[in-house]
Amino acid sequence: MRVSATTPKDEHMPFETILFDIADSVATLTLNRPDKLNAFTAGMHVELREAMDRVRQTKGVRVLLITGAGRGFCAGQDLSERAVAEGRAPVDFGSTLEANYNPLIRGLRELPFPVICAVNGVAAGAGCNLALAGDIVLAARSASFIQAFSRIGLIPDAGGTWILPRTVGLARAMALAMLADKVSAEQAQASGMIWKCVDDAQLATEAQQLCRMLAQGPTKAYGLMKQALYASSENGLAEQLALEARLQRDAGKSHDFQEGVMAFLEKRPAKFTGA
Ligand code: LHQ
Repeated sequence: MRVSATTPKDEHMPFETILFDIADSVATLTLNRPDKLNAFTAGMHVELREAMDRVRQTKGVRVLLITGAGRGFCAGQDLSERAVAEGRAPVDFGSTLEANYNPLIRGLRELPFPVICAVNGVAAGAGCNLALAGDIVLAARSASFIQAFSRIGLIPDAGGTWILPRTVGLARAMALAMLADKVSAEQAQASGMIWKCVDDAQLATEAQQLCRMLAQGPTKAYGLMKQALYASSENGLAEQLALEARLQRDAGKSHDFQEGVMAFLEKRPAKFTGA
């Protein structure tokens, strides 16, 4: 199945700031303003919302892959946009976050299947935290991660203050936020910020292989794993054990569980349908 990129207004009009494609149960969203390192604009946020709606609504999507076109992944908010550049005037960044970034990050978390980020180059500001919002994050060896916010007098947003202490610990999170140091892909892997870095030439292939593999996996269980793991930092052990029992009850009723056990007993590869 291949679904072409369209906007809601005109079924045949392609997106302008992103590329979007669904094939073989994998939705691929490519940020596509390479001249500006794929910095977010208001227009891009509109298109991202539409793409996310399509991801949620298209039956059969089992993985979302997010990457960037050109030499960058995403340089965060486009600082030359009028609404931002006029920051001297009372621009309400809180509203910008509530309208655009927060629903995007929450939306990725709430998708009941894996979100893979393939970080092809620099990821800065909100672009860094979009990258880190992936359930599994791969990066090209030449990619880098920068909590650039303090350089312009802002605090990490788009979930940065939530994800960083949980992945790299509070001491590193605080220093990364205050110092805005560039973190290489290798350092990001070593510190637990991302899953792994791979040679630049291998990134697209590895990401696609990973997505293909996950798209044939037990999707329902993946969705339940997301719920359990993301809840774990808020729960005590007793609550987490209760949550595991509740979610495992659901997993145990799935078709994929039956298939997994049958396949094991019959000594053959399982054919998961995601249900
Ligand atoms: C850009 C940008 C960019 C516009 C590169 N904007 N053009 C903020 C405000 C409001 C509400 C809510 O939340 C936020 C969240 C945020 O994301 S704040 C953080 C915003 N991002 C940054 O502060 C990062 C700014 N960019 C950089 O520091 C550098 O560009 C990095 C370190 C990412 C890459 O450096 P280089 O590899 O040396 O590339 P470059 O600086 O030469 O950039 C290439 C082009 O991209 C260049 O355009 P030009 O026309 O001169 O070739 C840049 O102006 C443009 N660009 N980031 N955020």
